[in-house]
Amino acid sequence: MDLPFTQARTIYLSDYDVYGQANVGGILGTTNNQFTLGAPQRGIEFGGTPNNGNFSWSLAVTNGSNDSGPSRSSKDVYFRISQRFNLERDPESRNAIQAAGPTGPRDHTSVRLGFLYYYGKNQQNQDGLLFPGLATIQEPFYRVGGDVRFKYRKLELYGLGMFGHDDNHVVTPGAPPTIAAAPAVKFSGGFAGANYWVYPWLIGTFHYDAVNSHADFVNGTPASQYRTRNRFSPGFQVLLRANIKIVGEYQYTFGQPYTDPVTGNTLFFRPNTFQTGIDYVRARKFNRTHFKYERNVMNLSRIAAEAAVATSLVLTLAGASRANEIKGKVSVQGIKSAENIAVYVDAIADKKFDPPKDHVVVNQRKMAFIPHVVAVHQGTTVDFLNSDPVGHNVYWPSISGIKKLSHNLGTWPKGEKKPFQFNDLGTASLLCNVHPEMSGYVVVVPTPYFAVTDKDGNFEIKNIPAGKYTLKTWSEDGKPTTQAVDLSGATATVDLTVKK
Ligand SMILES: [Cu+2]
Repeated sequence: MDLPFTQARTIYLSDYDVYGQANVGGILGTTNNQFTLGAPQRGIEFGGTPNNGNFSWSLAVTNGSNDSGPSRSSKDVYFRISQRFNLERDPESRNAIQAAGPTGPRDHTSVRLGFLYYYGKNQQNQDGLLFPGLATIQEPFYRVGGDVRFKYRKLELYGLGMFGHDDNHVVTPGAPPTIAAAPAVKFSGGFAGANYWVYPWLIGTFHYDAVNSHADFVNGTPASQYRTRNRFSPGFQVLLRANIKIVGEYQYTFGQPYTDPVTGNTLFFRPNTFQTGIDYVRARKFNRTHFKYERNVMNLSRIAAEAAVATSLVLTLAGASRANEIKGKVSVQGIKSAENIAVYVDAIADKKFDPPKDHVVVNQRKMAFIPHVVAVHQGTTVDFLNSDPVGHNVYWPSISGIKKLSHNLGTWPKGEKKPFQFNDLGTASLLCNVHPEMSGYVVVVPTPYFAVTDKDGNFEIKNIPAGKYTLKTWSEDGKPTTQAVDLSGATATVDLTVKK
């Protein structure tokens, strides 16, 4: 579509936040409008620049981006007009294709003003997929906005403002469930920025993104400090050769909340990032590679050391182990449930273990992380799978309170998964910045001997060689506990109490 600033053509590494405002009342998924201006859409578009190129128009009919699963769009309509005002004072320059400059032709000094409007209708609960027995829910929405672009010699200033309005319905579960119209959900926001050509091969850039979203605040998606969702992104572009360009961008973002696992206080962190990438053009092929700078790099020397002891370890285990087990029951005091408590054997002196080869899957299904708590041996790769028709994000603001181990895996659609190898001990609190009600935990433990309690608090840890161990627990709401265990016979039975 003829967007004033498209993400496909943008010279920045990050998307414009206001384009990605995917609506809006995303609880239960019944109103989760997948519509984003930046997403590719199928349709037909007419347009033109009828006179001297100063006026342009376009009109598009599209299928919308919300065309899978239980949510679908009817035909959407997009309309845009813009007018450029040529500010060259010299009439000869003004009428030429480019203005004359001391070092050759240059772009005209000009201002372009534009207007855009998008109207569509979301059909939720298509074919009764989300709420069987209930009819399809029609939710019209629109986006309306204006934009400006100013060009003077080596400087370009630009900005866009937009307002969004989405009809919203809420489903109340029950037998039978009921649908009711809720207040419409709105947002406003935009971006402003500047580019300056320091040299023909070096551009300094910055843009400021701001979104004030009622839906963000109501749903906390994402919850933010000072209720803002603003981002300042300075960057640069360097043309190394005619076909190689290096781009970089630093993003200074708003604060996001997390709960301190020790004190329970709400603290804030800024998931600031630096992104860099290379544009490389070879023959007619165009490749663009982006990679993110990561702070928690795998410790290669440690992995090498662990690999070195692997052979002897296998022999030891084969000789010594029978099917011994530790089992028992966890009772709780001051906590709702004894379920989902991790019980594990703490690090054993002089004993090292291979990082496991098998991956563990954490599913995102029906707006929840499943399982809610997963315990893994240090070095395990966890595959985060999205099984929902909506995009989910996975991030953790820290591992056991250590903020530098925070990580954001990004957002991905249904059916796709992203792996992450957990090399640091501790608990990662999983969150989704699209759905604040989602939470889960990955408890990374130092030995392969661990279990998570069932709904009655029972646990069983099998295949442990005989010996004396320290048993520890981790739980979402309770304090950690420690208990010595002497596993001399086939089975050691341990009862533990976890307190608030
Ligand atoms: Cu989610």
